[in-house]
Amino acid sequence: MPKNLYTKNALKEAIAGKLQRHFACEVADATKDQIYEACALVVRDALTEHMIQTQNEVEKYGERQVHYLCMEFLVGRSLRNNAYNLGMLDELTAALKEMGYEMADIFEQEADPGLGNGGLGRLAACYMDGMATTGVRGTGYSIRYEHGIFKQKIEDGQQVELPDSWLASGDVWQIPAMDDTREVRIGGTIDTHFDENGKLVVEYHDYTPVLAVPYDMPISGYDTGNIARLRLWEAKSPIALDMKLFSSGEYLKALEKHAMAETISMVLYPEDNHREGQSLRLKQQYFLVSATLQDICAKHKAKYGTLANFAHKHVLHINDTHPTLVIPELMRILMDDNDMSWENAWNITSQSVAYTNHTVMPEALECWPVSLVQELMPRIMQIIHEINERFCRDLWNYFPNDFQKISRLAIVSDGIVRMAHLAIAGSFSINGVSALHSDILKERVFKDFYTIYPAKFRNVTNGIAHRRWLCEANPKLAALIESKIGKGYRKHPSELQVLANYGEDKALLAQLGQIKRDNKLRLAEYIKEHNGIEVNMDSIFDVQVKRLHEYKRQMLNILHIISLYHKLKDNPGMDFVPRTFVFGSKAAPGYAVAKKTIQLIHSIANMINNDPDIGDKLKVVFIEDYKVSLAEMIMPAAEISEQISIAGKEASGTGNMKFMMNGALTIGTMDGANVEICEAVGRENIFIFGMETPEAEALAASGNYEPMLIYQNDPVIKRVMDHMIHGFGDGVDYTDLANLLLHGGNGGPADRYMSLKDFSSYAVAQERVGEMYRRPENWNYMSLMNIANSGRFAADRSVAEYAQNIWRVKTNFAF
Ligand code: 26W
Repeated sequence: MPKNLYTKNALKEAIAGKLQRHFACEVADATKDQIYEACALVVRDALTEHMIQTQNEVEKYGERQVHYLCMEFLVGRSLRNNAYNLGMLDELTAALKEMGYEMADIFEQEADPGLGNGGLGRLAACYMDGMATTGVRGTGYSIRYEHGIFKQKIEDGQQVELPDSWLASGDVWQIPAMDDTREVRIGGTIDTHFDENGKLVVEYHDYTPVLAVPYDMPISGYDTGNIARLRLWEAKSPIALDMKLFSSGEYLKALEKHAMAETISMVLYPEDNHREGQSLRLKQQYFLVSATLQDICAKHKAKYGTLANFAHKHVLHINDTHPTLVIPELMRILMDDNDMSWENAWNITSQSVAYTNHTVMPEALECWPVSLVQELMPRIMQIIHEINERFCRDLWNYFPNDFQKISRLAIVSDGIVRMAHLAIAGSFSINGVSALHSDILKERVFKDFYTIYPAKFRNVTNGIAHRRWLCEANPKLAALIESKIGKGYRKHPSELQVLANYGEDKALLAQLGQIKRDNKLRLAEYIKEHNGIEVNMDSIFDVQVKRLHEYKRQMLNILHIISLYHKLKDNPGMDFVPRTFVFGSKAAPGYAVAKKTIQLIHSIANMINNDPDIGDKLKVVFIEDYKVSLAEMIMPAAEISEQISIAGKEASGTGNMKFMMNGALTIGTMDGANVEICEAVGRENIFIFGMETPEAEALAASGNYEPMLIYQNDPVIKRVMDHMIHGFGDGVDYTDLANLLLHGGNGGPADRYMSLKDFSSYAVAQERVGEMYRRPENWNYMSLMNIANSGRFAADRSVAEYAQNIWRVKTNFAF
């Protein structure tokens, strides 16, 4: 533990000093924004000091380093997190108080950097925290997108996308490292030949040079001096806009190249679990990979004079296939720039790379046209062809004469490059992100690869940064926990288990209920302010927040809400446990069904929220622009966590873990990590419903699923669907969505994700939820059991498993 030199008074002085030097103002005249920035600068000083120490130790001991490559890092705000981890949050809060400010107000000044879409990016951020805390020497690498995920506005019930500019106030945490600028080459042609000594020479012509300028974000660990570094590359053009070139026609060309280069880090692609295949995206991937590898290799060579020992000193972890080009790029650097033979280069490369798969959705598995890879990175395509040829020869040994299978498993076939196949062939480890998902990879998605390389396949169940999501987001709950079991769980999350001993402690259960209510109130106030809706504090806060995707089945939730509405309309005086259904979700801008589903939520919300027969028994709320900072308010306030994807499709889910840790009860299918949550809490403390994976997969494969029959035979569903067909009184036509469910469309079968099939068991589970809520003590007991059993879903545990089983580096984590 680093010594905490920051007492309240020292902090006040430091903040005043920063205000003076950076803004030439005194505390009394400072704006909130300036106060925020001054605080951030003070905290940053402590971090950079640790960062230098950490770097020095890495240099000194030369331990194996982990390089975590990901196109997305959804880090969230940094000030509170860093202050907490450095042990100075209380002093800082007190210092600000004396200066006349509420800490929470100051935190709100910070932009919430949206450098990710959802699960993948948030997981990467949680793992940075886990690496820093457990003592892994880790660096994350990504792109410094000028515009992160779009800002969502709702206009007339419809999503409108606005650009998000996060850099202005996010700048404080990023330290430019200009000396490490690298050049990445895009496009052009190559000429390969052997010189008189038989040495391979690769000449590049007409390419566009792009400078990769790194910005480093120090990521603090809890109660440790170890810092993980997040290196974000910004694309800059080295081509000067030289007017002299104009006359020769070169000026416009120079301008074009300049613009192309700088576009690379302009914007994050907003597709999640869906590939779009634009060439800019491929350029982004290569830009990230090439800059990162050049950086690592240059430093390695400076230290050891050779890359021969590269695999001993580095692990290149690729988070999904998006950075798979590390494989051919490392081959290129080893062979072309370091005269290594193919065999040596391949041994080093395939011993250095580890790959995590995050999705089984076929439309998310990346493929790139050979022609595009050829055009944008000709040398890389050459190397991929060679990898493919050798790989196919290997395949021939496993499956002699089975041409079909070999072509199915090939890396390059039918003019496309299959990134997952390249990632599996060129890595020493592939893992899924929950037990169920890892099994599905072995048994179905990558079955033949598993036959060939059984030892490469592993599972590491996802985990979340429990200090951010519990201790910081829900300080009252953390204080209650700590009053019973102490602070040890902050570093040893499995100690949360001790809470299970307090199941009979009536006072504790009541306090738990009170804290939930306080957190609900905060959310209710937010809803009142932003949505103008008054929600019932005695209603169940039932929350589904996540990206909008058909497989996640927001539709199932909606259908059920409509059915509850019918029930209440028929019998307004019925004994009904009130509900507030909360949604938060962004839809990919090009995903029409998802966008229409957002509109549907608004239409039913309008109908229900304004119906005097319904009153405060039922409310539907859509929270605009769902993001990390909002999640930090929503999770602590939730009572029901909706995790209702069709079984077999959600790789893990991580929101499910955040809710559980904050005492919400899960209503969910046996999908992703829900399976392990169920195992951890026991069937009696979770609401499980619906088909399990084998049944869902068999039914889909049989082609015999006919939702129309369900519609005809189930009067509840019939009424809900008919209502959707007739509309909800606001003139918006939803026959398109109804048709998708009943008849299919967009090239897919009717109700592809089988919401109608699972509807009745979902409705039954929801009824059990209502019954259970009538007995607060039982409810709070279940809530406590969820918290007590959530320790295994901490990122520290996941990171320690990666370290032990895949990266082979030491940690200080005790399992
Ligand atoms: C190429 C477009 C694209 C973009 C992002 C394809 C796929 C992705 C991500 C891999 C999708 C994603 O975020 N997957 C989620 O990963 C989480 C972390 O492991 C899991 O918890 C979620 O279940 C999974 O959907």
